[in-house]
Amino acid sequence: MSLKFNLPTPLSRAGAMVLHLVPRWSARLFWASSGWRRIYTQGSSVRLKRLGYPRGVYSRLACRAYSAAPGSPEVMLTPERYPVQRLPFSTVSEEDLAAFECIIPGRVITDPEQLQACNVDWLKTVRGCSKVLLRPQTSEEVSQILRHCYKRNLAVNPQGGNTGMVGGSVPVFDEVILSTALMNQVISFHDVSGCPGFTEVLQTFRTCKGMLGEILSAFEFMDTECMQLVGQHLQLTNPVRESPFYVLVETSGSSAGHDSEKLTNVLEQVLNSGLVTDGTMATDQRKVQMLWALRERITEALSRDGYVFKYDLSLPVERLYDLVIDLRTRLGPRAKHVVGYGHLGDGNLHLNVTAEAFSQELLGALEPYVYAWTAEQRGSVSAEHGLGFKKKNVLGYSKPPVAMKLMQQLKAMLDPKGILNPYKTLPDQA
Ligand code: 2HG
Ligand code: ZN
Repeated sequence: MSLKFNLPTPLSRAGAMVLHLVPRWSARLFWASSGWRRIYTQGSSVRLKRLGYPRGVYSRLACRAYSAAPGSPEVMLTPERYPVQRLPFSTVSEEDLAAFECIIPGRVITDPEQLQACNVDWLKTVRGCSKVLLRPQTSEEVSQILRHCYKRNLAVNPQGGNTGMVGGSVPVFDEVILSTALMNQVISFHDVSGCPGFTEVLQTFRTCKGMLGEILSAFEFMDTECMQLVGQHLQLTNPVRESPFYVLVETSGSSAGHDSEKLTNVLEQVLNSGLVTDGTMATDQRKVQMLWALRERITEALSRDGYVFKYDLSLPVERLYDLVIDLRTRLGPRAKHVVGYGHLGDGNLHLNVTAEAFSQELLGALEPYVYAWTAEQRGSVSAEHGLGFKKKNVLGYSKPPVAMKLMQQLKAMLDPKGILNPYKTLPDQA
C-alpha cells in the first residue's frame, strides 16, 4: 500500500483543546491491507479507515504471529464466559479436510499454533476452538468452500484482519475459519463528514465545517486521559500543552495551495475566538504520522492498560461526552480509566473503560446502564464496529422488534442453514 500526503500540514491546538490540521491521503485507490478496513457511514458513502494501531504492528497483535506472553493467562473460552450453546452443526472430518485441500491446495491450515492465533480476538477477550483455517484467494474458491460447508452443515466464521471489537471475527466454538487475508484487491473510497460536537469542540467543528466545506474530511476528538495513556503505554509525546480535549481535523482538497490558505484562515479564526488556545504545525510526513499516531493508537494503549470494556455508540453530539462524565462518577475507583474519543463527524463515541481484570461486577455496573442511557438519547448501541458476538443481544435497545424480525428473515433467506458466522449479530430470540 502506498500513501501520499500532498499538502502542507498545519497543526494547531487549543487550551481547552488541541486542534491539529493535517492533510488527508491524496490517493483515491489503495491496496487493501490488514491495517485498513472498509466502513459504511451515514448516507451511502464508503470510506477506508485505518484502525488504531500502526501498520506492521497489526498482524502481530491480531492473528498471524499472535502468542500469549510466557506466563500470561490464557484467554477464557467464549462459552465459559458467555452463556452460549453450540448449535447442532457437523464437526470437521478428515474427508472435509481432504475436500478443502482439493479446493485450495496448500492453504488448509491445521497447525495448532497458527490456529491459536486466529481463534482469539486481538483484544484477548474471546476464544474459540476451531481446528481449521482456510485461506482462499479468489471468490470462486470461497464459493466452492461454502458449497461444501452447506452440504455438510459445517458452520463458517469469516475472518478478515481479525481487528473486530465485538467478537465477530473469531469462532465461538469450532467453526471453520475462512480467512480473507489473501484476497487483497483494490477498493476505492470517498470521504465522509458528519455532524457537530459538544461545547468548544462542537463550536470548533462548526467553524471547520463552515470554513472548510467539502475539503473537511474528518473531525476526530480525544480526551486528556487518552493522551495520557498513549504517553504512558506507547511513549508517544504530546506535542502541545495539556488540555481537556484534543481535536484532529483532516482535510482533502485538490489544490494544496488553496487548502493551505483555508486551513490558515481556520486556525486564525479558532485561535482568535478563543476556542483553540494552543496548536502546532506539521510540515513533513514524519510529523504528520506522529500526530496521527496519537489518535490512532489509543486502542492499543488501552489494551495495555488492562481489561477493556468497549462501547461504540452513536449519540446526539450535544450529549456525546456526558456519558463519559456520568460513568466516571458511577464507576468510581472500580474503573482504572473511563475514556471517550471518536469520530465526532459521525456522532460516534468510543467509550472505553479499563480495569485491572475482567469483572462481572463492573460489567453489571456498565450494562445495561450504558445501553439504556444510549436508548434514552435515541442513539445506537453500535456505531461502526457492528454487533458481532458481544452486542447481539442488545440490538433491541436501538431497533424495534419489527426491524429485528425483518433482519432475521433476510438472514434466513440468504443463509437457510444458519452456517454463516453463527452466534453473531442477531439476538438469540428476535
Ligand atoms: C478507532 O476509532 C477505532 O480508533 C477503535 O474504531 C475504537 O478501540 C475502540 O474502541
Ligand atoms: Zn473508530
